[in-house]
Amino acid sequence: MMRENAPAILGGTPVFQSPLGIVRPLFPSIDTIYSHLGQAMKSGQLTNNGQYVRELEFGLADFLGVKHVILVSNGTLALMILAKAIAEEGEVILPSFTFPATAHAMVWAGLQPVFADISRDTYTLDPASVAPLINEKTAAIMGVHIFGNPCQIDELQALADKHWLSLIFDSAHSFGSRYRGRRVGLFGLAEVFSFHATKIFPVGEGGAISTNDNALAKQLRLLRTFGDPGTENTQIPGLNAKMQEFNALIGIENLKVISRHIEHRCALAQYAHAELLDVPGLTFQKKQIYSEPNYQNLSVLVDEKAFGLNRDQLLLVLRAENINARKYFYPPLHNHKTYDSLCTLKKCKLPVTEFVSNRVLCLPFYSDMSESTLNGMCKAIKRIHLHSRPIRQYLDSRPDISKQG
Ligand code: T4K
Repeated sequence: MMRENAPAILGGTPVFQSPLGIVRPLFPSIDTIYSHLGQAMKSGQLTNNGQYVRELEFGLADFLGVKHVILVSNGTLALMILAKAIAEEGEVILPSFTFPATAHAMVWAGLQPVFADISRDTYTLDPASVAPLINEKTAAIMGVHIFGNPCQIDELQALADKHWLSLIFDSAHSFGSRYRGRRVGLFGLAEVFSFHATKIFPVGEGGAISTNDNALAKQLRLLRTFGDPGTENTQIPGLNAKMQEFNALIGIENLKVISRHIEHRCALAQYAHAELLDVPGLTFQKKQIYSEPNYQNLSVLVDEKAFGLNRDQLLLVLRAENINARKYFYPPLHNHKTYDSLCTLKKCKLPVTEFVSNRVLCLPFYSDMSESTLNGMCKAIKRIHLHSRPIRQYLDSRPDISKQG
């Protein structure tokens, strides 16, 4: 075997000279926000629903086509105060294939997560798995538009309507994604976004709740600010979930470029899908015909038999090429220690979640990724597949390395 054509794990030259991280946040240049930040600092108002937070809330409401956007300090707090606003107690049916915050926030709000399965193609909450879990304790259904791929919203809404339940969405990944031509943010009773540094719309730490419901929006604003309507006589035990002016300033600049970024990500995702189409054993998250994901993440699902290596082995071998993929989301939440007792009680049986979570890998993916970088990643994956047999033999002989996957 020619060394230069060999994968890096077998002694070839890595495709990339320096490591590609899973995400690379794009922030506006400091110059663009400097003068505004200077003004804010001069005025002394750095937080507490300041000028820039209000400006960003208006801008986001306009962008999403929704009546109310309530900015908060992160997506987890957004989920917590939304849960608190919709129910005092009861169960929330949600997927296990998600980031821990989705379920943890429900627990913090005094609600009990109940894990439902996902659809094999879209990786989003499967309405057929939700239906049998509905009972007199169910307070809400929460879909997660995972990796930016919108849920089966119509089907979930029909279920919620039939049983008089609130439908909410963890839209942490899906800022700018569309469903039936409209941006997510206005579906269900409310949706929650994360603007964490790792997200497509990064402000550092930040998040938002969007809703068309006036009463809910009022309640959320109270919950965000100690339960104080501005009278110093609190109405409810709210907490501090306010966004700072600095983060809002970054958001205002992001909003000017986000559509361009999403367009670029969609084009890149299409390119990657086409490049890797013929690689045996690799398949992609599918979108519904009327969905337009923002491609917050670019994932591949690895079939060990056809590809020649399993997902964990591919992760390791990519790392040698300086491609730092991630196992989002493994293990699924029902297998986390946190939810041990819940799942013993509820007998969580989630075969599709297990299937996907054991096989899916998220590849590095950025709003400013060049086609040549993406091409390099695709080339590396193809090269790895072609050498899968010797790689497997090598990994079998090196259990110390295999363990790191
Ligand atoms: N719901 C869902 C479905 C979510 O995915 C999340 C968060 C939430 C709710 C809660 O929203 P927030 O409360 O976070 O607003 C990261 C993020 O911390 C987390 O926000 C995110 N989901 C999750 C999917 O990813 P980790 O543990 O993977 O982060 P970490 O520190 O390993 O960072 C990943 C990569 O990002 C690193 O390789 C370096 C890069 N990075 C990271 C940070 C923090 C940067 O380039 N800049 C940075 O500032 O959780």
